[in-house]
Amino acid sequence: MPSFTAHSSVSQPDLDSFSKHLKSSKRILALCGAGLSASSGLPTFRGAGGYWRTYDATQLATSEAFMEDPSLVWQFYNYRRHMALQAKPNRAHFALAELARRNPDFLTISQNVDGLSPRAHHPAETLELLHGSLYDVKCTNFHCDYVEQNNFTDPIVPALEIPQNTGADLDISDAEVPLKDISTGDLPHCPKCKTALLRPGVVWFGEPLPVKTVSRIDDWTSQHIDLILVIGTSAIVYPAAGYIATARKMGARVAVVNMERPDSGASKLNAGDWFFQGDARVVVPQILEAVTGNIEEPR
Ligand code: BJW
Repeated sequence: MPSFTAHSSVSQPDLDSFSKHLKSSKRILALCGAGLSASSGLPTFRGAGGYWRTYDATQLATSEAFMEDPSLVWQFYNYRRHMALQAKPNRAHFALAELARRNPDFLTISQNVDGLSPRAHHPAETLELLHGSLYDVKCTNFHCDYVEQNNFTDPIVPALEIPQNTGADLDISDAEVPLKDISTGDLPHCPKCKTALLRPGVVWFGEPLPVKTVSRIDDWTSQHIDLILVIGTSAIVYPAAGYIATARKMGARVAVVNMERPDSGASKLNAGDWFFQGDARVVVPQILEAVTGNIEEPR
């Protein structure tokens, strides 16, 4: 019977063999998804919690939904901007940031748009935000190039303020709570062309990913890779999920951290992979400790 370390289902033999490989690894890639931020209180996309009111979150995260009902989609994104600003990075975000400081050849690809890795002081030059950021906005007019980064104004325009009851935000993710009827004129508009709506600077299905980000990842993954950490992602969205196969091809051993064993998708386990089942907030600092040292619970 394998022995298990306290407070997690990580077995000591797995932890030992992983730590040995981690310590000898020079080029390390991490692919992160919504499960990394789940313990910070932010919902994932798929499974329980993947609904906002009665809407499947992946259906709201589309240009079709935005064109059909920009007020609804802006309320969804303004709510997520607000919630992510209230949330705090967890120990897994801090552990990855520390690994980046300790290992000069480490690249983290995050599919998350919540800003928690930057807020955990993850070194910017080692972090690629593949699906953009909730705090970037851009003009919807094809002929206008207006883009604004790090817009943390909450609410982004007064009309989108989340209604309150006796000083507390109403939970507008609950379909029982009525949504405001906001006219298009009161939604965020482009200050440059002064005609078109602004939209969140995130990547929706069918849209190209940021060119600089993809080419940096392509460059980085064109050399030998020792290890890929696949953390809290269902690994079904491409091109992100494809980086696991790319890393394998470049020699990487694979370590998956997830609440659930991946039985399908790009993170399906192969012989020789590590699978660490559990909450990323607990498991990630534990498995990286051999290099990062102990990561304190943030206050
Ligand atoms: C925990 C946990 C805890 C829970 N601890 N774990 C090849 C094949 C097939 C299709 C395609 C292909 N290439 C492209 C496509 C099409 C499409 C695609 O991939 N479709 C698939 C669904 C099949 N891809 C695209 O459209 C992409 N664009 C593109 O390819 O463009 C090409 C192009 C070129 C030139 C011109 C035009 C086009 C764009 C993809 C954009 C994805 N966008 C979203 C929304 C972002 C904005 C927003 O946040 O609102 O990104 S969708 C959504 O999914 C979001 C996420 O980043 C992404 C991935 O989800 P993630 O992070 O994995 O979350 P979940 O919920 O799925 O999983 C959470 C996991 O955590 C689970 O496994 C849990 O068990 C686990 N977990 N708690 C540890 N505490």
